[in-house]
Amino acid sequence: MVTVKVTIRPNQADSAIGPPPDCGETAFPVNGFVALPRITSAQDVGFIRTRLMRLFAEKAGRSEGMLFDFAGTDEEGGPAKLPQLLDPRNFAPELLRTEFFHNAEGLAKRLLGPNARFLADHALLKPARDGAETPWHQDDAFRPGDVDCTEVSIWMPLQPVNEANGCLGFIPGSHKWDVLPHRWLSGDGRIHALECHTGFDPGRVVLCPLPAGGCTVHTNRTLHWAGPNRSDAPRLAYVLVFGLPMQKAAQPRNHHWLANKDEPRHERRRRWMRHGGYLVHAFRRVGQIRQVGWRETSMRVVLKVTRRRRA
Ligand SMILES: O=C(O)CCC(=O)C(=O)O
Repeated sequence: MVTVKVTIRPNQADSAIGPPPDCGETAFPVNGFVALPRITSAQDVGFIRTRLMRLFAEKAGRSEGMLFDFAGTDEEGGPAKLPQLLDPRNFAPELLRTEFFHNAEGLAKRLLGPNARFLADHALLKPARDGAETPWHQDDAFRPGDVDCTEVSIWMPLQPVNEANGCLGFIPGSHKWDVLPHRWLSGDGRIHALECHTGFDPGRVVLCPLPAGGCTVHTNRTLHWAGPNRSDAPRLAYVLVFGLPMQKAAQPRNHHWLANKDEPRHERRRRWMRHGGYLVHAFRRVGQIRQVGWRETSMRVVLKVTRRRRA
């Protein structure tokens, strides 16, 4: 079998701030990803970087299960292999008033159409020197198999990224595939990360090095990966997810790898909810209705309740 390892170098000549005239509208539907040299200004990158580094340093969201070790067993006080913070906007709402957010929203609407809505944000801090590899996965594998999503993740590095510190790599065309078999990383259900272990040739990876403030865009089916961070500085990335209204799956899939997972963050979340967190959660839900609308919010709640009943 012939394997090709390609590296995309975004067009450095395009120095306009914000999405360039061609945001990959041609390449994106063919490959399932695109790399853009610039999505925001250096000043905005500095602002977002400072906010996120502070949230990680303060361990924001730890007690409510939103800050955890993506690639490790997430023991209290232990060195994390790959800290991930979900919904950082809840701890720093100004993240949604940035140039990055504005430009990313415009880009998502160009790629998915005018009904695309902001859905979620998260940040990943790959520690210096031994920051873990992000295993091959499709984002859909993390979701229950009873929904069909049409989403884009807009991934922005807050320092330059390359092969040495863990830039993203994609398998072109994989966005047209079904969800491939995934499994628990290292066979350990305490670890959040899932690993796609069959059905593709990792030698076909297309690596996407980028300057700070550039971005990659990938769909919820695009198979992707990032290498370990071997550099002397942490690798920080901020990700915004936009999508069309979620649909009930036409043909439900069996994501058996999600069953019986025992992540320590789930227990932290239950404890937080019991100690009044549910009020904060309800308050945030109201904000979510404003973002994604009644229809989408009630659809998510109904599906969650149905799943709980079935379990
Ligand atoms: O930043 C990384 O290493 C992985 C990011 C990722 O998998 C994603 O944003 O879907």
